[in-house]
Amino acid sequence: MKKLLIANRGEIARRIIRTAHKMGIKTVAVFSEADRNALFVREAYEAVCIGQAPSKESYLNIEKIIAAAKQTQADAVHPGYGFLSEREAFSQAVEDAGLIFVGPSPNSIRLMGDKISSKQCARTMNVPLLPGTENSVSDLALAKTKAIEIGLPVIIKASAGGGGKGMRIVYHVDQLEEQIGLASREALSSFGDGSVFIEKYLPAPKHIEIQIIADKHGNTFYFHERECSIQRRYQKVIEEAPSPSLNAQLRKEIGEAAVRIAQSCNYSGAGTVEFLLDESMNFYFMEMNTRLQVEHPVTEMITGYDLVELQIKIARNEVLSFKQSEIPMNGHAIEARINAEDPNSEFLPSIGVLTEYEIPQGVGVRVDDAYMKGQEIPIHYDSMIAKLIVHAQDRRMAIEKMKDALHDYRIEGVNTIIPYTQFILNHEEFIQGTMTTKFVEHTFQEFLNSSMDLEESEAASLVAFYHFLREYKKVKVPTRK
Ligand code: MV4
Repeated sequence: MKKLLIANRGEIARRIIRTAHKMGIKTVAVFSEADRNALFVREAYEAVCIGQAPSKESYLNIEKIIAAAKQTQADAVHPGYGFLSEREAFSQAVEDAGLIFVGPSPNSIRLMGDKISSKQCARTMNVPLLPGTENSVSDLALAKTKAIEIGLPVIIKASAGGGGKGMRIVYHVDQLEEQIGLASREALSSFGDGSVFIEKYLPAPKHIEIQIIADKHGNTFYFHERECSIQRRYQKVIEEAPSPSLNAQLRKEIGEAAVRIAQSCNYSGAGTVEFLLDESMNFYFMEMNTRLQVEHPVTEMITGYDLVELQIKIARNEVLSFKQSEIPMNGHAIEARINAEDPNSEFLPSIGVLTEYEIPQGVGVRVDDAYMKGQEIPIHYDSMIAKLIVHAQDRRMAIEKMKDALHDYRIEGVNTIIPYTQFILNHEEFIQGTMTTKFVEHTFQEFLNSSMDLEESEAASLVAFYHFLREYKKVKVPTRK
């Protein structure tokens, strides 16, 4: 591999460029008109404009990306996350163009991209699954019988789904029919596939995901877990590694289950197997993400491995001669996503120019970011402007380091979710490590109240200062002669 094209933008494009250059591989950035002045464009060895700002005309346009690779004589393509990263057609198009795809085969993406087929893979590998339908539900009478057999509440999920689309929770059988219809129609319009299935609904699970690293010679490893229970509308807010809920025994069991899932689809590259963990510490396979994840840095911090470097080595057909028992797990890492959204206004994206921007520094502090002071955040893409990652000896120290780092982060011109992240870090449930996927829903009002209190006292002090400026001359301060 001599020259790698990065089919992505923002912080992850910069992240991939950094490792490629470290390995002596040249890079090609592809960019939209909105990203002409972006840092990743400047940092790449070469850059090609592939179209207008809307993703469909640029970062989602397979032909333009392949053409840019040909034009620059790149020999490999890294898809990053989001955009085309989990499209079977993209992996295939890259392969068909005679280029190396830094990611799994089209077949692995297809098998894991569909939840019904990925659950079928799990079943054949004896990986625990929640009770549910093995196939898509079409016969409503049968669905009803099944739901009663599973026990309510049940959850309806779209097989092609993602991001909570086509998902419905059903508490009463008499709602089942209507909800299946709604979920299926939503899935059809969002994904072009209306297949839905039913499984038992866990009211407050933890979300645990296992990092998988597999070479093309049958060696598959787990690089431990990340806990990502704190999510808002299926967007993660804080991720950490290791999970405060797993012991060595359970870690091994889940890790080995994740390896079996990867083997079931002949997986190669970096991937993530997601599980739900119930209050009795039972784990259930949920889905597999066939890409590098946003939160991969917490795994890098505790294992000491550069996951992008491993992806590139795997793509070059190298053999990974690790021993599972020798994959390190040191200390504790936490990542906070820095999104340009206003937590006090329903997380509305906050656009504008970064009039002030200074990142925190220190031992065990890492910032993967996309913009610098004076730059404008484009409206066309997601609102994540940076990731702040900290690493310390233990969880308690990592939380303190994260608090300090957030305090030191200077961002002006746009609102960010930092105040909300700070609220989480000070919340007893987070500190105890007992938080579940219900955390945000359960505590959000608490946050709004606390930020209201803060705003109220700020307003009160401003009023006091206003009166001081108006009146202070009237105050006769006795002076001594
Ligand atoms: C579930 C669940 C409870 N029980 N499935 C949310 C997104 C999609 N990937 C799957 N999701 C869930 N599936 C069963 N059977 C709860 C969720 C869920 C969730 C999962 C992970 C992290 C955050 C979440 C927030 C709400 C619901």
